[in-house]
Amino acid sequence: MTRRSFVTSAAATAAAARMAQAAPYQPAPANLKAREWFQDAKFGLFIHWGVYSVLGRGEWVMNNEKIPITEYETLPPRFNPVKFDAAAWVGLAKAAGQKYITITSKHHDGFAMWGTKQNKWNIVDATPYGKDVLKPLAEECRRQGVHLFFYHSHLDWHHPDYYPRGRTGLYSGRPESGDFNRYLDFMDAQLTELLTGYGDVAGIWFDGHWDKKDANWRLRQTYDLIHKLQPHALVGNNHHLPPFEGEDFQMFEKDLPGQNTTGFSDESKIGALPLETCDTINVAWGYNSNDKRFKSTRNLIHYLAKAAGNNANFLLNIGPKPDGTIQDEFVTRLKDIGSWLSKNGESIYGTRGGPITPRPWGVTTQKGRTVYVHVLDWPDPMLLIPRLPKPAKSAKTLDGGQPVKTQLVDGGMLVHLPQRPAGDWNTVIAVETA
Ligand code: FHN
Repeated sequence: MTRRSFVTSAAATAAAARMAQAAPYQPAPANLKAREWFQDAKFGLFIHWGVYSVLGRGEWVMNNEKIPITEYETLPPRFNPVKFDAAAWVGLAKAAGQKYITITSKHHDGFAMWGTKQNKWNIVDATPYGKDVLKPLAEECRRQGVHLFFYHSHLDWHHPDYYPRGRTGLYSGRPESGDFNRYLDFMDAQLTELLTGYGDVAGIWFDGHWDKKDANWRLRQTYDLIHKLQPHALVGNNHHLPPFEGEDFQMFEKDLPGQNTTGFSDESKIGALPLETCDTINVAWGYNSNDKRFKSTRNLIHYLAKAAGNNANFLLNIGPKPDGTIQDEFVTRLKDIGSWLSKNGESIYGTRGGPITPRPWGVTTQKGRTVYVHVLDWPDPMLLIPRLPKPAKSAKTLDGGQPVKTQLVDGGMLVHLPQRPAGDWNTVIAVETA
């Protein structure tokens, strides 16, 4: 066992032991209903936005460029997103076919994107813009029927009581002292503001536990606070460990559930909770003007289908600019995905992972007696798939309703694929079963 994984396992064991001491978590009926909604929703918009966007070098710039707090504090006076348009942002998510938005209320730099009363390190007190952006976004989400989650960083590179330090934020220039429980009280107070002042909150997306795996984060106390204030709110924590007691969904980062191409998931195992995978359109989460490594729309539609085929949601990220606008490369891809979903959404929304596990050629999803075969990468006119658990009565292309011939043969079911037009990023065959 490598040193790192040993530490992780010890941390996971210690955290799990702490959580187990508390009474077992009983999700409220509203929470169980919210989990069903979440699994049906399938596709969300992740938004990483903060004062770091002024520099245009991503959300880790403070840590990566060893910027001390005294210098980093020169950024908010330059942050004035006068072109921020909550209605347009929510409208873009809807145009993409996204049913929820997860926006950073506070990222690792500790900067609050709402008018927190807990300190002055926030968009209302520290920027010329002087206004809360989460409030209008929450109002627009309510108006347009989009659910709103807050991404909230445990990790804080600015707060003096985030002490002892973890693996990051070591160049901030803070004193080598602090009271971690006082920091956790501060964090719970900020979460209380978000859960009492912004209407229905669909959930809290935690991140940063990995910075101090061995610390006592009082997670269960915080989770219980969230569930007391809004019982339906779904708690998820991007700790890259198996789910802890009190969590309501499990996320994977830049990997489909069960994969570990990033190396984040050495210790993670797929739990029994609703699943979500998240990724970026380019590579950066926060605005990075130099990051031109954009995934194609084809790749992103495949990602959405593969997530659904793995019984998971897809949370696709944008990093808005410091003026509040969203770069064209993101807008065009989101709208193209929305266009595909307008014809094929039946094979994604409200489905669960299909009876055939993911294959090199594609994935399956299912809803009722319909199995959707997503043919993603298969150039040939015939496709042999395993026999479905129930006999196929008929099959057709989902987009266009063209009948598709299927034959039971030794070893499976032969699907006679239709001629696929150029640019057909995902041929979905809807198979009605007995
Ligand atoms: O450090 C963060 C990163 O900035 C970003 O927020 C991603 C999103 O999942 N999570 C952490 C990296 O694992």
